Amino acid sequence: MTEIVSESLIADQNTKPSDQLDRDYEHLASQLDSRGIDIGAISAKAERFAVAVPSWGTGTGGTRFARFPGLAEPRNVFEKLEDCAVINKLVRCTPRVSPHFPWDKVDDFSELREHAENLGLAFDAVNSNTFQDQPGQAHSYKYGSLSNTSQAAREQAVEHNIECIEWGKILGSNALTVWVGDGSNFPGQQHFTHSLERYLESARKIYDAIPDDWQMFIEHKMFEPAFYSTIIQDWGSNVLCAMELGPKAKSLVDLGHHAPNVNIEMIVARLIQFRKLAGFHFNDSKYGDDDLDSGSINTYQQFLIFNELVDAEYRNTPEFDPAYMLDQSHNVTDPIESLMNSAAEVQRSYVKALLVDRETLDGYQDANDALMAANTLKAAYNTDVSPILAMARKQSGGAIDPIAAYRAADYRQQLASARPAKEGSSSGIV
Ligand code: RM4
Ligand code: MN
Ligand code: MN
Repeated sequence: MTEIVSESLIADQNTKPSDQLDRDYEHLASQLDSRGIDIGAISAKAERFAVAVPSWGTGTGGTRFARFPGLAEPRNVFEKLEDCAVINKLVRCTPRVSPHFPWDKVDDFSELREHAENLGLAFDAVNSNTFQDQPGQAHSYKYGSLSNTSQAAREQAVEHNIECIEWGKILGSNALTVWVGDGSNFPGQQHFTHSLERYLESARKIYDAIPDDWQMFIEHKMFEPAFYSTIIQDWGSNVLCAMELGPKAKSLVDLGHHAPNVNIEMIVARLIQFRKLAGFHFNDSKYGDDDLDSGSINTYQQFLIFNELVDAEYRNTPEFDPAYMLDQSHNVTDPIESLMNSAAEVQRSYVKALLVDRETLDGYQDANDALMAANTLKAAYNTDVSPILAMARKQSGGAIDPIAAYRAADYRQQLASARPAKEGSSSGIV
């Protein structure tokens, strides 16, 4: 299937824009040179940048009202991986896929790993799901999972997380992401302290099953599905639990999981300082956990987050190795196009953050020159780094213009008969 987007198609597509790209790149090189920046060093970092793709992002998403399926959607994890391989072939910065269980559960995980490897892919953090009931499940998660008042439900949720670790080991993963929907819809419904005690007791059992060379990523989210209170509602509860559990537990920041106007870049700085930053679920949002495409709305915020990350890299912060993943829901676009675009937008923020003149910024900060400090960040942000991104793709065998190349391949049409649409409509989170 991935042969629809072949090496020769990519090479063909690159022929026309290649000369213009060379000129644009040279022009940017001389601009950066006058600012004392070596474009070669920036390009080398851009080429090494990677962000994982969520397996669940390859299907058309939906809201609780409806889902409008697209053509030739992947019907199982094998087909999801094929789509991820197409994405990586074109953008070359998405070599890993984050699976979600039981959505991606298979009988033979070695076979799944082999399938991924044959497609040039590896597995990133594994995600557990105790926010939905599965057919035949003994105990319901209606009133929570790891913090449920029922011990049997809690044990079942712990068991599921442990099986995710086991599957992840076979897949070559090295992290488990735990996001739970546990919470309440009414004041008084839950005892805040007792429910968090139950959560911690369950989380400790999962933590104990985390191999020494793995990490446990705890993900917070302000609301939804619970609308009054959520057990791990913000980075405060998140990091407190991560500290309680131990060094293998860290806090994962999903950009859409905060109250409006929260200073996310500052949260990131705090987590870095205390060596508790697990990594990210990148997406964008306007009102809540919208799961919109990364960089589609708050591009400056995304840049400011990367400014903190690059600053930590620059200062050689110990134990600093955040995991980068996309976590988006694509309702009105082709998921492959959205994921390619978003990966490039995240990479763009990283590259722009590399351009920040940190010594100069330091000086302005010491001198309390607020305006010039802000302008120093803006100078980097306002630089169009598109030629660096395109050149990084081209140099690593990808497409100068991934969307154009993908459209030229007509991937969905080519697969239309091999991947017939499922009957009926559904709604839901993915
Ligand atoms: C949640 C959260 C989790 C993701 C699920 C599907 O809102 O972002 O990371 O696994 O959605
Ligand atoms: Mn997430
Ligand atoms: Mn989310």
